[in-house]
Amino acid sequence: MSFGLRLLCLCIFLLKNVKTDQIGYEFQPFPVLKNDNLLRAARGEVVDRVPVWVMRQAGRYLPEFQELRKQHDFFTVCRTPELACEVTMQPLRRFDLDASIIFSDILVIPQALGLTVEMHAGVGPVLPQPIVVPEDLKRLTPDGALSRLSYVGDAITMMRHKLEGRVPLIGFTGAPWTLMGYMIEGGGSKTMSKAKAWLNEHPEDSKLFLNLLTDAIVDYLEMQVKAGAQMLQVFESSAEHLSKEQFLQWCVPYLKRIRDELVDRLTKKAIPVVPMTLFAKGAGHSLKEQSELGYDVIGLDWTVDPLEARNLVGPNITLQGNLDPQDMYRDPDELRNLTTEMVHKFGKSRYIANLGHGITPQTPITSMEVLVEAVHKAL
Ligand code: 1CP
Repeated sequence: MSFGLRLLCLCIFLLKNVKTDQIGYEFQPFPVLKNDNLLRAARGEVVDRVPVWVMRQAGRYLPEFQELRKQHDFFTVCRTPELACEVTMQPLRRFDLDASIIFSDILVIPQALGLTVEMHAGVGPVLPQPIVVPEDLKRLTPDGALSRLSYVGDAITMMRHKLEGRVPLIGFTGAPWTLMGYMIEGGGSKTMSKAKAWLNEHPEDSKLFLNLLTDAIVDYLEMQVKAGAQMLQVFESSAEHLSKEQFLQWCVPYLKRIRDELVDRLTKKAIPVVPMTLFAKGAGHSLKEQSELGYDVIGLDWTVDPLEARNLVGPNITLQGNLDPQDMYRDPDELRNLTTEMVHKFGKSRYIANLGHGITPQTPITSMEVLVEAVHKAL
């Protein structure tokens, strides 16, 4: 190859890489953030008021969400930035929340890896051709997965503009074990028994599977930050099916790798690192271990006592949670008292109020109003 041709190739290579590295982030001046209590709480800084948001705050308990879902299939909403932004905005129009979370689902990663995922009314996600045996891992298509998820980045960038700096925007992902569970079970499961059998029967292939998912997740989270996500949450919702020993073996190393590699990549590219939350449902047995993974915030489910959690994680971690979603069905006075009690236990410093899991579809709208107001008035 002549010198001139080599020089040309080098220029093309550099131009291509500079361009992809600068998607969104550097060329997107976003509106200035007005309410940054969420980010300050995550960083351990002083807050004006305890920030509050609710897992699944955009969803089926809102009539306007139900209405929009009558017109559009679930994944069409996820894949159409205008619709994803509309749904993300719905709870913010009604409630004085301190955060927004981009509307999507954890199962968009399995989709981008080549599996079909359908959303069946009244059932939830269904994967008609799950991963049954280790051979099936060959069906996964990690090459190009990130570009198949670009619609999430587009929705995030659009949402940052639509928010006009009102509150921060949270991006999210499912964690490796939780995604592996859905991909093997072919949907939700009360026991995750097929996925747990994999861990015992195919330990080496399980590691391969979890590492493949971890790689895809790091790419995906980096893309979300570049697109404008101001905080990230990693949902390890299926930790609840594992023993402590299994959690430490099959979740912790991958959760650590996600945090470490993301920080490393962002730092090398001089992109500010955003705060990260780990929500490992049912892993209250390992709070100390969770606090050592580098995440800024640890999400708690409602089985965990706030004071015990604080003792275990120490003073330098922010806690998020953890009202029982079922308490949203109590009468308003009871709900107000429980919420106030919870906020008093956690305190104003290093705390983000939330439920201990997603809000459920029949929750009365007034309960959200009571919850948000009670959090803000508690301290
Ligand atoms: O038809 C519908 O509208 C389906 C309801 C629905 C909604 C509103 C699903 C199906 N996903 C979502 C949105 C969603 N999912 C969000 C939106 C952002 C927000 O919080 O407002 C988020 C963060 C998720 C994350 C998610 N999806 C998790 C992790 C959190 C958790 O609840 O543990 C999990 C496990 C899923 C899978 C999933 N998607 C949908 C359902 C019903 C489920 C659970 C199925 C099951 O395991 O039984």
